[in-house]
Amino acid sequence: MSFTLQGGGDYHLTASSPARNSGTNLCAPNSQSCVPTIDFDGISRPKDSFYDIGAYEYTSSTLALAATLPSTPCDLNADGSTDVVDAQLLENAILSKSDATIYDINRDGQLNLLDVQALQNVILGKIPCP
Ligand SMILES: [Ca+2]
Ligand SMILES: [Ca+2]
Repeated sequence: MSFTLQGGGDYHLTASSPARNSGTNLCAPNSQSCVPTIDFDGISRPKDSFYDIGAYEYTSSTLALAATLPSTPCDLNADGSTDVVDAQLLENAILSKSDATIYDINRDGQLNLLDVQALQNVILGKIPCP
């Protein structure tokens, strides 16, 4: 594989990496979400027609710059702030009975109003993102 920092712990793909667009969306055994729609940086995936192999989708430098904004697991749309937009995304996920684990704000394995409450407390600054 061709990583940004070979051997340095940075597993972002380079433009020429053979892992680009080589992934599939097959389900792993016992996985809760067969098709991860965001990568480890919160970048939506796939970027092209196919998934990239690994934790990160390859992005151009412009997109990679956006990914460097500070974000937490509570920043659901990865825009750098945890706010009412993220709360709306969470509520939509609950209403659509999403099984994406990113919406499990309180990390209890269930997606329900307790996650909304937890996210509201994060937004209000009462608790750090769990
Ligand atoms: Ca956000
Ligand atoms: Ca939960």
